[in-house]
Amino acid sequence: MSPNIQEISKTKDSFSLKELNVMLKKKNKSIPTKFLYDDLGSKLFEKISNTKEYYLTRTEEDILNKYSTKIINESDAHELLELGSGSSKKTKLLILEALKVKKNLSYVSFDISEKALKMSYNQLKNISSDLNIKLIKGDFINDLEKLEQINKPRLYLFLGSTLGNFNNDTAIKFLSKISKKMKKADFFLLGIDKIKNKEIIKAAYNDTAGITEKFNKNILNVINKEYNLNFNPEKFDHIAEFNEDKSQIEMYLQALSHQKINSKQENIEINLGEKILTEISRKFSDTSIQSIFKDSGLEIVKNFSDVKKYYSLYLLKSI
Ligand code: SAH
Ligand code: AVI
Repeated sequence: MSPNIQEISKTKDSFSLKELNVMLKKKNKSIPTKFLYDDLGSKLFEKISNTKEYYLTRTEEDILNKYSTKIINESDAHELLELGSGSSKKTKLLILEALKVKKNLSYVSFDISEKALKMSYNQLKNISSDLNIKLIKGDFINDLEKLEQINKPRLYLFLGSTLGNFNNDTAIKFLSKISKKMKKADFFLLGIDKIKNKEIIKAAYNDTAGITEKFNKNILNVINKEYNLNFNPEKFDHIAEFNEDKSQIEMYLQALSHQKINSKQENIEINLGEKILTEISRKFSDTSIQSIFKDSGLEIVKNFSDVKKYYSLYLLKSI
């Protein structure tokens, strides 16, 4: 039986071809990161999570294995609400822990990708009859306001360091919205990738099996389908470089030739060697993330980390 998915926005449709054209005509070209996640993109992200180079997922999983009991005891939540949940594989650890102390636990999985929501459902559907699963398809940038309030304690989850995919303004706006939504009894668990040796970071986005390359190039198939364009992903190179000044990975598609892309509106021209930005992935220090929390009305209750201090799971409260 296919799961029931509530759609709270027209998601990708809410971004027009006109807006995309503007982004692709600028000197510094870019494509919105959310277009990385169609069915194939969601599957490829899961594969990336299992590569030897991509330390983020397994490190976060290690921290959750160690501290789930503490997190659940502290938050005492009746509902876990996860934004950009992906497959919910790591979240299962928290859910299993919460089920030990709560009857009638709710888990809300919120994602832009239907494939991710289905993976999440399949991950969790058989674990307990005490678990009520709700799947919501929406955009966490545009649709947060539409999430309904409940009168029992809720634990908000934003894992995988997806916050790193937002620039500073967007990160503060996003976190402020959550902070405003949070009631006194609510907690927020946020996964953050930390600054470390840059070779380790670069390798995570340049895996030798070439899965990140496929993930990056797939963004062109997604926008081709969505906006009836004719990008050829094979005419681009995958680039993921570390910008030390901004402490972020920048993922680009670099044109291997001069190209003309047909569109229902104006055609798009890309020069040989020109780069299209598809994603930033910021790496934070304790200080840089704390300053963002301060500007977003959040305070740290606990910082759970791994031995190497590669990654942090911050348990937060709204001030
Ligand atoms: N939290 C999971 C998945 C991280 S991948 C983990 O830690 O493994 C990022 C997830 O965010 C994907 O599932 C993707 O579909 C989702 N996503 C990306 N942009 C989104 C947006 N604008 N709104 C909602 N979900 C989004
Ligand atoms: C989801 N997000 C945090 C991932 C990241 O590391 O920025 C997406 C990703 N991009 C390339 N590999 C993984």
